[in-house]
Amino acid sequence: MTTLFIADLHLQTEEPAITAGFLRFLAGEARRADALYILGDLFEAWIGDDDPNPLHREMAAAIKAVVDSGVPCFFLHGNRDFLLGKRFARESGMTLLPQEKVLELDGRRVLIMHGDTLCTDDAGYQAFRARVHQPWLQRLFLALPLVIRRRIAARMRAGSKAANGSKSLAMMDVNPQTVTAEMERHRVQWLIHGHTHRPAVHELTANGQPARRVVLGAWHSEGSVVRVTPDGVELVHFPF
Ligand code: LP5
Ligand code: MN
Repeated sequence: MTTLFIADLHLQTEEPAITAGFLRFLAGEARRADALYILGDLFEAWIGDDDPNPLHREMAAAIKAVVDSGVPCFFLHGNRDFLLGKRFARESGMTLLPQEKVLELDGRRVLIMHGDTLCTDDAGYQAFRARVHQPWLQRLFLALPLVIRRRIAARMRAGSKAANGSKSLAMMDVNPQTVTAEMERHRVQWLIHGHTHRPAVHELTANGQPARRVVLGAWHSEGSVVRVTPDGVELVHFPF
């Protein structure tokens, strides 16, 4: 049994090499897996399922082909594509998951999430997140013409880049107490997430026992995947 996890591909028309790498991954390793979990930020920015961007149609078809080949694909939202909705899920065959989910893999409980909610030292981001996760604001945004939504998203991206320039690296990483608290609340010894773009396998203590936090890498110049098998977990990088 092999379960695959990926995150932070940030797919966009302007980065065709990443798209090509993802398509190769879907046609290759993903087909031999038992399940594929995408832990958010699959897309650079998502402004609604009604965006006619041809890249979205192409990605939906490629993911659907994996699902149709017998490999279930699951998606949980990142901070860039939290508006990805039921329509795209249906088109791609992916199952939408809540923002935190505990999986039972080979008798082991594994917590998965995007990872942004662990960055609790970043008060500015958490306030921003709380605001844009309000259902009424999302409904309002999604009712706007696409051209306006695109402009707002670009403003947000610019604001985010400017804000990040003045934040310390430590502030933009996960808060260790929040990590332990989440793992204890869910009674897990393994946590897999993305978002920070700092791929690593961290050993820690949770629930009074050895625990592990696996951080996926972003797909900038190479692919990043976590494989969970009965033998354990491995974080692997591969060229596009
Ligand atoms: O994304 P990244 O890597 O740059 O940084 C993130 C955090 N930033 C964000 C913001 C996103 O990049 C914006 C995505 C747009 C999605 C589509 C639009 C949907 C709109 C829906 C409306 C209901 O997530 C960043 C973190 C960093 O990760 C590390 O964890 O620090 O957080 C911020 O930068 C938040 C800032 O601290 C404050 C926010 C500035 C945004 C300014 C908004 C102005 C918009 C005006 C529009 C009218
Ligand atoms: Mn992210």
